[in-house]
Amino acid sequence: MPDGRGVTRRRMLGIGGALGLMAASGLSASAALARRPSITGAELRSAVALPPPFQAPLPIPAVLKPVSTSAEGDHYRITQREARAELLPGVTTPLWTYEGSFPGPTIESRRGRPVTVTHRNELPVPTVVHLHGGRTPAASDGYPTDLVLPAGWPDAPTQPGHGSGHGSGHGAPHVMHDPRAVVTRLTRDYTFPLDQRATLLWYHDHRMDFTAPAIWRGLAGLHIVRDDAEDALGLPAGPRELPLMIADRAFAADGSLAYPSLDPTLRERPGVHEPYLGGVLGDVILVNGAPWPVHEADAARYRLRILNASNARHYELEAVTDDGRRLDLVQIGADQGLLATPVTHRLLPIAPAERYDVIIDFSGVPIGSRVRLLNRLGSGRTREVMAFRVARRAADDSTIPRTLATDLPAWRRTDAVRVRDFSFRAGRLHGGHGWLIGGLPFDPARSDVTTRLGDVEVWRLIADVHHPIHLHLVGFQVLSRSGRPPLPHDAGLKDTISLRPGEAAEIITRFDGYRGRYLFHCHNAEHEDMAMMANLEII
Ligand SMILES: [Cu+2]
Repeated sequence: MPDGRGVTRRRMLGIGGALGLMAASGLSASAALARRPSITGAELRSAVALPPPFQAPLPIPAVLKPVSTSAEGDHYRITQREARAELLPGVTTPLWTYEGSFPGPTIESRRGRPVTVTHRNELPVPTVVHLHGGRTPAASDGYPTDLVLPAGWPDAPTQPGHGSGHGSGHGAPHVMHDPRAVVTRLTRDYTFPLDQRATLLWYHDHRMDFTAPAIWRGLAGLHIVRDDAEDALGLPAGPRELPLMIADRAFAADGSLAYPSLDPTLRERPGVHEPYLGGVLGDVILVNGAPWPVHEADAARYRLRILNASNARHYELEAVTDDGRRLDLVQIGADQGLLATPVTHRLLPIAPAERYDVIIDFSGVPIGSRVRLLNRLGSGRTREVMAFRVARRAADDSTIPRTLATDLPAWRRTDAVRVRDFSFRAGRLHGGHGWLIGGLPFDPARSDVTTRLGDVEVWRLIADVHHPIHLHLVGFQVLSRSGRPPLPHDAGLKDTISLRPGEAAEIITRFDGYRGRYLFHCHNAEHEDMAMMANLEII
């Protein structure tokens, strides 16, 4: 429940116009919004000339080498540092990076084999690393106040914005003290047991109040978990397995990434300027850091491991040949690993932080022609994502088994020991507006959900605008959307569900793995930074 402090100390910026009205009039306005094909957020326009599409080769992020391996697992080191890169041809862009690249290096791991990553923070601000989709002990899960301070940063939390809580915005300084925060200086070891299903995870910054601009500047990388069962399936592999990290960005005239921060140093004052309170969209679509890239492909099956790493942009992907044919996107996996059986899509919606594991077959495509991956929710340049140029005939012994996995949980409603309801809405706070869960802004000190290890619960989620809702630690299954069966792309085990405007959904999960303090939150990164998070305590 709201305590007075929890509300007043959160100084939110005004969310003008439609959102404010919607918050005031509640669901009826949400229902009106739901009738529109909508984008949640506002688009920044780049101030540099944008390159033509399908010229840049698709980069594949380098796989990081461990600094040591032993019977206990693999040890990696990542330095978080500033770097410059040529994302657009002829344009130099300063970035915040993991190991000097965007995306950061990919970590390849095996199920059940622990990985420790020593992160060293050489950036000018505190950071926090979260492995999205990881089944991770709380101490390594990257709680937003578990900061890694850079050298020379004052000890937390003695100064506004340096500490463990929402910054004070533009009001009087207020520090929300989080007595449970574990703050380190310069380095931190994050340990990931990876006792979980094989899948594509991603690591990114998760610092209190400043996650969105930090990811935007480049703090994101892939982490793949593999296992023997998946290896035995005969899926496309090697050069025919492609990770695709899709992220929109905008570029300022000086080549830097444009972002509407109130405080461009990301030190003191969180938040974005008013038109962007719903989310920041860019006008350039990057895949693995390249603008609208092209990949030379064999006329064969490919496994595309797609991540939407955008802050706020949703996509509806389709694969279209030069002669206008739509190719099937055969989904074999969701956020948390393989489906029981493949699901064929022509259009695949993907919200921020979601992953889809998809097979596409180029064998029927004329040699020398293209298949473009398009975004039906985009307009102008954001309608295009990337292309494949089918360059040559090739043998293909890959298969798509009818049975992909037999280890998916079989939770039933009757297993649930409790049902919880959460609304995800814009809301009025004293003196401003925010993005709230159950009417409340995030407070590290408040218990929102306390559950017992092993309990099965059903959660009913309802949204005003688009909110991709992410639970840390656990995967879940979608039970319903607005009283109807789940959609085809809801299949399998997920860790992020895309709530559409005005939509209610039910999910079911079992809280197992580890005890401790975790989070659930909206993965529209701007919403997340504007308080749309809540605590999930497993006892
Ligand atoms: Cu949201």
